Amino acid sequence: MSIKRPARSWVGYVMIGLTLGVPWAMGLEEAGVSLAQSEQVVEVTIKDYKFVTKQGPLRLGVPTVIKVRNEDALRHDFGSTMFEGLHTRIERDGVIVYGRGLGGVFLDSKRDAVLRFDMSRPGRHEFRCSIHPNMGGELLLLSTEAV
Ligand SMILES: [Cu+2]
Repeated sequence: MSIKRPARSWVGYVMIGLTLGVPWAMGLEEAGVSLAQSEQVVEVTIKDYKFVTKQGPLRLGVPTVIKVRNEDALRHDFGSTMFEGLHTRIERDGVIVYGRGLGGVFLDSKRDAVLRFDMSRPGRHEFRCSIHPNMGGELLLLSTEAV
């Protein structure tokens, strides 16, 4: 009978490990959610040769995520000088480009891209399509005190 005791205690140990593992995994997920909430997300749709966004002023010092989707039947460009000097991460078609001074992203028909950066300069930041020079828009970034 005494031989079975070590076996039982080993099973008990594994079960404790699993029980501890579940709340730990949930805690990580909650951390992920709160990280997502600390970003400000701008959704821009390109449609009928126009940049469409409902975005109000953005805040400086909060990571900014721009999600651009091209709904037109031809290629457009989301380009801007606002990324100059900033570490910018651009994700398109599963490929991530990361660098300083990226000029923007070209978008084929029905494609989207995600741009991430942390703006350090307040004011109006213009973006445009280099293929169609009459296409343009702007984002307004305000310092936190002004919001
Ligand atoms: Cu265009």
